[in-house]
Amino acid sequence: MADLPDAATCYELLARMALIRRFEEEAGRQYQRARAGGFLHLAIGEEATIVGTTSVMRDEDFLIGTYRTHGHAIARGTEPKRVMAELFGRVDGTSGGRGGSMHIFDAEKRFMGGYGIVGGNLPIAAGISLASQYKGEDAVTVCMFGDGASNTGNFGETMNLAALWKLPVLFMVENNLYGMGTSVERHSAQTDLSKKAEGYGISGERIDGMDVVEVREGVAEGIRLAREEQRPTLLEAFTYRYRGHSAADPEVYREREEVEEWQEKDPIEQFAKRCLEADVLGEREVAQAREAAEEAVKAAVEFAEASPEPPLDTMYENLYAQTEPSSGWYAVDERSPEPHRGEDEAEMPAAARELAEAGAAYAGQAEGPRPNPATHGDAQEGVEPRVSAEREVGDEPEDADGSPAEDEG
Ligand SMILES: Cc1ncc(C[n+]2csc(CCOP(=O)(O)OP(=O)(O)O)c2C)c(N)n1
Ligand SMILES: [Mg+2]
Repeated sequence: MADLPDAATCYELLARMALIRRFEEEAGRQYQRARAGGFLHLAIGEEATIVGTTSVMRDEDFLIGTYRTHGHAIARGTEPKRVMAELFGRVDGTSGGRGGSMHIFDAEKRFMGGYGIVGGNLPIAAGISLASQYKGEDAVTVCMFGDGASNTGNFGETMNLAALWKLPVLFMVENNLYGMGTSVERHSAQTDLSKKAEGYGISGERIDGMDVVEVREGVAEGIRLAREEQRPTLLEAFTYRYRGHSAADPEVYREREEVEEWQEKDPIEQFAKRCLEADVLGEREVAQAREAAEEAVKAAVEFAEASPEPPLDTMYENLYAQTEPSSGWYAVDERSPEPHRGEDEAEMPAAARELAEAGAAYAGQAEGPRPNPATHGDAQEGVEPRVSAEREVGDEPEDADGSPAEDEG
């Protein structure tokens, strides 16, 4: 077992893990109250993997994650109140309230998101580390992704280029044993994920993702190899999410007992116990870490509640808008290729309000059947258009087999 670091570091690790645990519990509660919108993926149980990783990164290093990254951003130093405001869709959120849970982003802290496309962050990580290398900077990019993402084409393509170009990047698979409702044994032919990049010239290692100290050591070495020897590596951290894949998951694919077994190895409880037994931290400090988390999360909710929603006439800000005619299907209106009302920057604020109030894309048009790009665009003949339904809390769209609908992150 890896040695405990000094007392101040232990306190910091414990406090960070406690903070993101409390934050996510509260995010789940606020989602049930319909204060947080969109989808919500919680990483409760995975705190040691997250905090162990960020704790050995330098300020100039980059981190990129998935759609399960509230904790990653907070561990990187983004203020919890700004993450909560993002979940609430408010202007003081990390993405101005436009992204929500899956799109936390903080360029200042070099937290590069927040991606809903499984495996989509891998090539971006290669690009970020290529930029650092090209500019002669010392920064390392850490790319965190799920076990399911290791099956994507992006995985192989990224490993190849990272090895070929000797990029300063560390890949970390957060193996929580499932990709949505599918276990690793059912989704990956090679179940030792640390070996999955060997054929590309990237060696790997398995670590206990429930042990914050072991994660720290593994990641510190991976970062050293990336920074000093331009050698990318692949770490596989075993971890577990206590909650469902998303807030809509009925969890028919696992037994209660399995969850409870993992909860016995809880990363925060285990670490607190170890620090107490080794006399590195006292009861008072452990309690203090928990109280500080409680306070910060309470303040985050208050801040998010007080932050205004983005004004309606800013709806088109930060969006790509068509000003010249061009062929193809795009944003606001999918009826025909020429620009439509609301797509011209000059008329945008007023038109945006009008369109939104009247029901967006088809505002002002005669009633009747609407063309759908799934059947009338360049998609295949005979493809049924997807039906989108408004989310009702606790009543998310599900696939026929009871698993959550797959259009989430
Ligand atoms: C390219 C792509 N395919 C499918 C999905 C639907 N989807 C969302 S999450 C997920 C499972 C991913 O599992 P894993 O990589 O293990 O990450 P975890 O959710 O366990 O953190 C899938 C298939 C998606 N968002 N993107
Ligand atoms: Mg997974």
